[in-house]
Amino acid sequence: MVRIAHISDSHLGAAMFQLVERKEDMRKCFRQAVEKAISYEPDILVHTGDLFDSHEPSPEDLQTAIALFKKVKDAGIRAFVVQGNHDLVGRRWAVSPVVSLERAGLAYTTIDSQYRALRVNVDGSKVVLHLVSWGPEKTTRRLISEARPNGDINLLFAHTLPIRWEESPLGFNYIGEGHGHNFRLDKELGIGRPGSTAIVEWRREVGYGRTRKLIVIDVSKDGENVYTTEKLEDVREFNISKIDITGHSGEEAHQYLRDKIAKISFKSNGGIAIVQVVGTIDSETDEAIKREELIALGEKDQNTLISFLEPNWDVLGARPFKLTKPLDVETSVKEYVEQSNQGNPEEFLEILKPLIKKR
Ligand SMILES: [Mn+2]
Repeated sequence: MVRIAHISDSHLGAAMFQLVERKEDMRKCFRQAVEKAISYEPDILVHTGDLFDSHEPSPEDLQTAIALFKKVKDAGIRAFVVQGNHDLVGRRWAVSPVVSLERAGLAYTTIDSQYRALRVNVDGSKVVLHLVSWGPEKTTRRLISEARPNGDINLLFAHTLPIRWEESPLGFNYIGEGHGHNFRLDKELGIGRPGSTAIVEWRREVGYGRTRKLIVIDVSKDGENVYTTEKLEDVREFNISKIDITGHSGEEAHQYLRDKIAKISFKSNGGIAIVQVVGTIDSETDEAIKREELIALGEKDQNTLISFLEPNWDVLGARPFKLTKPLDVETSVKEYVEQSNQGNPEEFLEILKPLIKKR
Protein backbone atom coordinates (compact mmCIF):
# COMPACT_ATOMS: atom_id res chain seq x y z
CA MET A 1 0.00 0.00 0.00
CA VAL A 2 1.17 3.49 -0.83
CA ARG A 3 -0.19 6.44 1.11
CA ILE A 4 -0.32 9.80 -0.63
CA ALA A 5 -1.19 13.16 0.93
CA HIS A 6 -2.45 15.76 -1.53
CA ILE A 7 -2.62 19.51 -0.88
CA SER A 8 -2.63 22.52 -3.19
CA ASP A 9 -2.72 26.26 -3.82
CA SER A 10 -1.10 27.75 -0.74
CA HIS A 11 -0.52 31.15 -2.39
CA LEU A 12 2.23 32.17 0.04
CA GLY A 13 2.50 35.94 -0.23
CA ALA A 14 -1.15 36.62 -1.07
CA ALA A 15 -2.49 39.56 0.94
CA MET A 16 -6.26 39.95 0.90
CA PHE A 17 -7.16 43.66 1.10
CA GLN A 18 -3.40 44.37 1.09
CA LEU A 19 -3.28 43.31 4.72
CA VAL A 20 0.16 42.30 5.90
CA GLU A 21 -1.57 40.12 8.54
CA ARG A 22 -3.03 38.01 5.76
CA LYS A 23 0.48 37.18 4.52
CA GLU A 24 1.26 35.73 7.91
CA ASP A 25 -2.11 33.92 7.83
CA MET A 26 -1.19 32.28 4.51
CA ARG A 27 2.00 30.94 6.05
CA LYS A 28 0.14 29.68 9.13
CA CYS A 29 -2.49 27.94 7.01
CA PHE A 30 0.17 26.28 4.88
CA ARG A 31 2.05 25.12 8.00
CA GLN A 32 -1.18 23.73 9.40
CA ALA A 33 -1.86 21.81 6.17
CA VAL A 34 1.65 20.35 5.98
CA GLU A 35 1.62 19.34 9.64
CA LYS A 36 -1.76 17.66 9.21
CA ALA A 37 -0.43 15.84 6.15
CA ILE A 38 2.67 14.66 8.06
CA SER A 39 0.47 13.34 10.89
CA TYR A 40 -0.99 10.75 8.48
CA GLU A 41 2.53 9.39 7.90
CA PRO A 42 2.21 9.27 4.12
CA ASP A 43 4.90 7.87 1.81
CA ILE A 44 4.40 10.71 -0.61
CA LEU A 45 3.25 14.34 -0.30
CA VAL A 46 2.10 16.14 -3.43
CA HIS A 47 1.41 19.86 -3.76
CA THR A 48 -0.35 20.63 -7.03
CA GLY A 49 0.90 24.18 -7.51
CA ASP A 50 0.50 27.84 -6.71
CA LEU A 51 2.67 27.20 -3.70
CA PHE A 52 3.61 30.86 -4.00
CA ASP A 53 1.36 33.73 -4.98
CA SER A 54 4.12 35.27 -7.06
CA HIS A 55 7.21 34.01 -8.89
CA GLU A 56 9.21 36.40 -6.70
CA PRO A 57 8.29 35.34 -3.16
CA SER A 58 9.51 37.30 -0.15
CA PRO A 59 12.36 35.79 1.91
CA GLU A 60 9.81 34.97 4.65
CA ASP A 61 7.65 33.00 2.26
CA LEU A 62 10.56 31.19 0.63
CA GLN A 63 11.99 30.31 4.03
CA THR A 64 8.63 29.07 5.27
CA ALA A 65 8.39 26.76 2.27
CA ILE A 66 11.96 25.52 2.72
CA ALA A 67 11.51 24.91 6.45
CA LEU A 68 8.29 22.97 5.95
CA PHE A 69 9.55 20.81 3.10
CA LYS A 70 12.60 20.10 5.27
CA LYS A 71 10.20 18.87 7.94
CA VAL A 72 8.49 16.66 5.36
CA LYS A 73 11.82 15.22 4.28
CA ASP A 74 12.93 14.63 7.87
CA ALA A 75 9.71 12.68 8.41
CA GLY A 76 10.83 10.32 5.64
CA ILE A 77 8.19 11.54 3.18
CA ARG A 78 8.99 12.18 -0.47
CA ALA A 79 7.63 15.49 -1.71
CA PHE A 80 6.53 16.43 -5.21
CA VAL A 81 5.53 19.94 -6.24
CA VAL A 82 3.91 20.95 -9.52
CA GLN A 83 4.31 24.54 -10.71
CA GLY A 84 1.15 26.62 -10.92
CA ASN A 85 0.43 29.74 -12.93
CA HIS A 86 1.25 31.89 -9.90
CA ASP A 87 4.64 30.23 -9.41
CA LEU A 88 5.73 31.02 -12.93
CA VAL A 89 6.92 33.95 -14.94
CA GLY A 90 5.66 33.24 -18.42
CA ARG A 91 6.62 29.67 -19.34
CA ARG A 92 10.02 29.74 -17.73
CA TRP A 93 9.69 26.72 -15.45
CA ALA A 94 13.42 26.66 -14.53
CA VAL A 95 13.31 30.04 -12.78
CA SER A 96 10.23 29.29 -10.72
CA PRO A 97 10.83 29.56 -6.95
CA VAL A 98 9.40 26.03 -6.68
CA VAL A 99 12.55 24.72 -8.36
CA SER A 100 14.57 26.07 -5.39
CA LEU A 101 13.05 23.22 -3.38
CA GLU A 102 14.48 20.69 -5.81
CA ARG A 103 17.88 22.44 -5.85
CA ALA A 104 17.89 22.16 -2.04
CA GLY A 105 17.09 18.45 -2.28
CA LEU A 106 13.70 18.84 -0.62
CA ALA A 107 11.18 18.07 -3.37
CA TYR A 108 10.83 16.87 -6.92
CA THR A 109 9.46 19.29 -9.50
CA THR A 110 9.21 19.48 -13.28
CA ILE A 111 12.39 21.67 -13.14
CA ASP A 112 12.81 23.31 -16.56
CA SER A 113 9.91 21.83 -18.48
CA GLN A 114 6.17 21.45 -18.11
CA TYR A 115 6.26 17.70 -17.63
CA ARG A 116 8.29 15.13 -15.78
CA ALA A 117 7.75 11.49 -14.91
CA LEU A 118 9.39 10.16 -11.77
CA ARG A 119 9.75 6.63 -10.50
CA VAL A 120 10.01 5.79 -6.85
CA ASN A 121 9.99 2.53 -4.98
CA VAL A 122 7.58 2.17 -2.10
CA ASP A 123 7.46 -1.17 -0.26
CA GLY A 124 8.69 -2.99 -3.39
CA SER A 125 6.06 -1.37 -5.65
CA LYS A 126 7.17 0.68 -8.61
CA VAL A 127 5.27 3.98 -8.26
CA VAL A 128 5.29 6.29 -11.27
CA LEU A 129 4.31 9.93 -10.80
CA HIS A 130 3.53 12.06 -13.83
CA LEU A 131 3.83 15.74 -12.96
CA VAL A 132 2.29 18.37 -15.24
CA SER A 133 2.98 22.01 -14.41
CA TRP A 134 0.98 24.97 -15.68
CA GLY A 135 1.38 25.67 -19.38
CA PRO A 136 -0.54 26.28 -22.60
CA GLU A 137 -3.87 24.47 -22.53
CA LYS A 138 -3.25 22.55 -25.74
CA THR A 139 0.13 21.31 -24.56
CA THR A 140 -1.30 20.39 -21.16
CA ARG A 141 -4.01 18.37 -22.89
CA ARG A 142 -1.44 16.55 -25.02
CA LEU A 143 0.89 15.86 -22.08
CA ILE A 144 -1.98 14.38 -20.11
CA SER A 145 -3.09 12.14 -22.97
CA GLU A 146 0.47 10.99 -23.65
CA ALA A 147 1.30 10.06 -20.05
CA ARG A 148 1.73 6.26 -19.98
CA PRO A 149 0.64 4.41 -16.86
CA ASN A 150 3.38 1.75 -16.90
CA GLY A 151 4.24 1.31 -13.22
CA ASP A 152 2.71 -0.89 -10.57
CA ILE A 153 0.99 2.20 -9.20
CA ASN A 154 0.38 5.16 -11.51
CA LEU A 155 -0.32 8.69 -10.40
CA LEU A 156 -0.96 11.83 -12.41
CA PHE A 157 -0.75 15.29 -10.88
CA ALA A 158 -1.41 18.46 -12.87
CA HIS A 159 -1.88 22.03 -11.75
CA THR A 160 -5.06 21.89 -13.75
CA LEU A 161 -6.80 19.29 -15.90
CA PRO A 162 -8.13 21.10 -18.98
CA ILE A 163 -10.72 18.37 -19.50
CA ARG A 164 -13.94 17.22 -17.90
CA TRP A 165 -13.15 14.74 -15.17
CA GLU A 166 -15.22 12.08 -16.96
CA GLU A 167 -12.85 12.36 -19.93
CA SER A 168 -9.67 11.91 -17.93
CA PRO A 169 -7.18 9.25 -19.06
CA LEU A 170 -7.59 5.68 -17.85
CA GLY A 171 -5.12 3.49 -16.05
CA PHE A 172 -4.16 5.84 -13.23
CA ASN A 173 -4.75 4.88 -9.64
CA TYR A 174 -5.25 8.53 -8.72
CA ILE A 175 -5.32 11.80 -10.60
CA GLY A 176 -4.91 15.03 -8.67
CA GLU A 177 -5.29 18.63 -9.66
CA GLY A 178 -5.10 22.12 -8.15
CA HIS A 179 -5.97 25.55 -9.49
CA GLY A 180 -9.60 25.46 -8.32
CA HIS A 181 -9.59 26.58 -4.72
CA ASN A 182 -12.55 24.50 -3.56
CA PHE A 183 -12.44 20.83 -2.58
CA ARG A 184 -13.81 18.23 -4.97
CA LEU A 185 -13.34 14.48 -4.91
CA ASP A 186 -14.78 11.80 -7.18
CA LYS A 187 -14.00 8.43 -5.66
CA GLU A 188 -15.48 6.52 -8.60
CA LEU A 189 -13.17 8.23 -11.07
CA GLY A 190 -10.27 8.45 -8.63
CA ILE A 191 -9.81 12.16 -9.18
CA GLY A 192 -9.36 14.79 -6.49
CA ARG A 193 -8.79 18.46 -5.94
CA PRO A 194 -8.07 19.54 -2.36
CA GLY A 195 -8.68 23.26 -2.88
CA SER A 196 -6.41 25.91 -1.40
CA THR A 197 -4.83 25.72 2.05
CA ALA A 198 -6.31 29.14 2.96
CA ILE A 199 -8.97 31.53 1.74
CA VAL A 200 -7.36 33.41 -1.12
CA GLU A 201 -10.36 34.97 -2.89
CA TRP A 202 -13.39 35.21 -0.56
CA ARG A 203 -15.89 35.81 -3.39
CA ARG A 204 -15.27 32.33 -4.78
CA GLU A 205 -14.17 30.43 -1.70
CA VAL A 206 -16.59 31.20 1.09
CA GLY A 207 -20.17 30.01 1.14
CA TYR A 208 -22.31 26.94 0.97
CA GLY A 209 -20.52 23.78 -0.13
CA ARG A 210 -17.18 25.49 -0.49
CA THR A 211 -14.44 23.89 1.55
CA ARG A 212 -10.74 23.20 1.48
CA LYS A 213 -9.40 19.80 2.50
CA LEU A 214 -6.38 17.61 2.84
CA ILE A 215 -6.87 14.47 0.75
CA VAL A 216 -5.14 11.28 1.89
CA ILE A 217 -5.25 8.37 -0.54
CA ASP A 218 -4.28 4.79 0.25
CA VAL A 219 -3.49 3.10 -3.04
CA SER A 220 -2.85 -0.61 -3.41
CA LYS A 221 -1.74 -2.42 -6.57
CA ASP A 222 -5.01 -4.23 -6.87
CA GLY A 223 -8.10 -3.10 -5.12
CA GLU A 224 -9.91 0.11 -4.43
CA ASN A 225 -8.39 3.30 -3.10
CA VAL A 226 -9.25 4.28 0.43
CA TYR A 227 -9.79 8.02 0.93
CA THR A 228 -9.52 10.10 4.08
CA THR A 229 -10.18 13.82 3.96
CA GLU A 230 -9.70 16.46 6.60
CA LYS A 231 -11.05 19.98 6.49
CA LEU A 232 -8.53 22.81 6.37
CA GLU A 233 -9.91 25.77 8.27
CA ASP A 234 -8.51 29.21 7.64
CA VAL A 235 -6.72 30.56 10.73
CA ARG A 236 -8.92 33.66 10.60
CA GLU A 237 -12.67 33.91 11.06
CA PHE A 238 -14.69 35.18 8.12
CA ASN A 239 -18.22 36.55 8.29
CA ILE A 240 -19.78 37.30 4.94
CA SER A 241 -23.29 38.65 4.65
CA LYS A 242 -25.45 40.32 2.09
CA ILE A 243 -27.85 43.21 2.50
CA ASP A 244 -30.29 44.82 0.07
CA ILE A 245 -30.87 48.55 0.50
CA THR A 246 -33.38 49.04 -2.31
CA GLY A 247 -36.13 51.47 -1.36
CA HIS A 248 -34.31 53.08 1.53
CA SER A 249 -33.55 56.76 1.86
CA GLY A 250 -30.01 57.84 2.63
CA GLU A 251 -30.52 58.06 6.38
CA GLU A 252 -32.34 54.73 6.51
CA ALA A 253 -29.75 52.92 4.41
CA HIS A 254 -26.93 54.23 6.61
CA GLN A 255 -28.75 53.18 9.78
CA TYR A 256 -29.65 49.80 8.30
CA LEU A 257 -25.98 49.12 7.50
CA ARG A 258 -24.95 50.35 10.96
CA ASP A 259 -27.34 47.87 12.60
CA LYS A 260 -26.19 45.07 10.33
CA ILE A 261 -22.53 45.62 11.23
CA ALA A 262 -23.37 45.84 14.93
CA LYS A 263 -25.04 42.42 14.78
CA ILE A 264 -22.06 40.60 13.26
CA SER A 265 -20.35 38.53 15.93
CA PHE A 266 -17.08 36.70 16.02
CA LYS A 267 -15.79 34.05 18.39
CA SER A 268 -12.44 35.79 18.55
CA ASN A 269 -10.85 39.13 17.77
CA GLY A 270 -9.35 39.89 14.39
CA GLY A 271 -12.11 38.48 12.20
CA ILE A 272 -12.83 39.65 8.71
CA ALA A 273 -16.36 41.03 8.24
CA ILE A 274 -17.58 41.51 4.73
CA VAL A 275 -20.98 42.98 3.93
CA GLN A 276 -22.01 42.85 0.32
CA VAL A 277 -24.41 45.68 -0.21
CA VAL A 278 -26.78 45.27 -3.13
CA GLY A 279 -29.87 46.99 -4.45
CA THR A 280 -30.86 49.98 -6.50
CA ILE A 281 -30.81 53.41 -4.88
CA ASP A 282 -30.79 56.99 -6.05
CA SER A 283 -27.76 59.24 -5.97
CA GLU A 284 -28.88 61.07 -2.80
CA THR A 285 -28.97 57.78 -0.90
CA ASP A 286 -25.60 56.85 -2.36
CA GLU A 287 -24.10 60.07 -1.02
CA ALA A 288 -25.65 59.57 2.43
CA ILE A 289 -23.91 56.22 2.99
CA LYS A 290 -20.65 57.02 4.76
CA ARG A 291 -18.56 53.93 4.11
CA GLU A 292 -15.52 55.02 6.13
CA GLU A 293 -17.66 55.62 9.21
CA LEU A 294 -19.31 52.19 8.92
CA ILE A 295 -15.99 50.42 8.37
CA ALA A 296 -14.42 52.17 11.37
CA LEU A 297 -17.42 51.13 13.44
CA GLY A 298 -16.83 47.44 12.68
CA GLU A 299 -13.18 47.68 13.53
CA LYS A 300 -13.88 49.47 16.79
CA ASP A 301 -16.92 47.55 18.05
CA GLN A 302 -16.27 44.07 16.72
CA ASN A 303 -12.47 44.12 16.97
CA THR A 304 -12.27 42.99 13.41
CA LEU A 305 -9.05 43.03 11.46
CA ILE A 306 -11.13 44.59 8.75
CA SER A 307 -14.77 45.34 8.09
CA PHE A 308 -15.36 45.67 4.42
CA LEU A 309 -18.45 47.00 2.71
CA GLU A 310 -18.57 45.81 -0.83
CA PRO A 311 -20.53 48.39 -2.80
CA ASN A 312 -22.49 46.28 -5.24
CA TRP A 313 -25.45 48.65 -5.38
CA ASP A 314 -26.67 50.36 -8.50
CA VAL A 315 -27.34 54.07 -8.49
CA LEU A 316 -30.20 55.40 -10.57
CA GLY A 317 -29.14 58.11 -12.97
CA ALA A 318 -31.06 61.33 -13.62
CA ARG A 319 -34.74 60.61 -14.22
CA PRO A 320 -36.12 61.56 -17.64
CA PHE A 321 -38.66 64.37 -17.69
CA LYS A 322 -41.95 64.11 -19.51
CA LEU A 323 -42.92 67.30 -21.32
CA THR A 324 -46.40 67.16 -22.81
CA LYS A 325 -46.00 70.34 -24.86
CA PRO A 326 -42.28 70.77 -25.52
CA LEU A 327 -42.81 73.92 -27.62
CA ASP A 328 -44.84 75.70 -24.94
CA VAL A 329 -42.28 77.31 -22.57
CA GLU A 330 -44.72 77.97 -19.75
CA THR A 331 -46.11 74.43 -19.62
CA SER A 332 -42.64 72.93 -19.96
CA VAL A 333 -41.19 75.00 -17.10
CA LYS A 334 -44.17 74.09 -14.93
CA GLU A 335 -43.79 70.37 -15.68
CA TYR A 336 -40.04 70.46 -15.13
CA VAL A 337 -40.35 72.18 -11.77
CA GLU A 338 -43.09 69.81 -10.66
CA GLN A 339 -41.29 66.64 -11.72
CA SER A 340 -37.95 67.65 -10.22
CA ASN A 341 -39.52 68.68 -6.88
CA GLN A 342 -37.91 72.08 -7.01
CA GLY A 343 -40.71 73.99 -5.29
CA ASN A 344 -43.70 75.94 -6.41
CA PRO A 345 -43.90 76.20 -10.21
CA GLU A 346 -45.91 79.42 -9.93
CA GLU A 347 -42.93 81.20 -8.39
CA PHE A 348 -40.73 80.14 -11.27
CA LEU A 349 -43.30 81.32 -13.73
CA GLU A 350 -43.51 84.73 -12.02
CA ILE A 351 -39.77 85.17 -12.57
CA LEU A 352 -39.95 83.84 -16.09
CA LYS A 353 -43.03 85.73 -17.34
CA PRO A 354 -41.27 89.00 -18.21
CA LEU A 355 -38.57 87.04 -20.06
CA ILE A 356 -41.10 85.03 -22.01
CA LYS A 357 -43.05 88.10 -23.01
CA LYS A 358 -39.95 89.88 -24.28
CA ARG A 359 -39.37 87.15 -26.80
MN1 LIG B 1 -4.40 29.03 -7.33
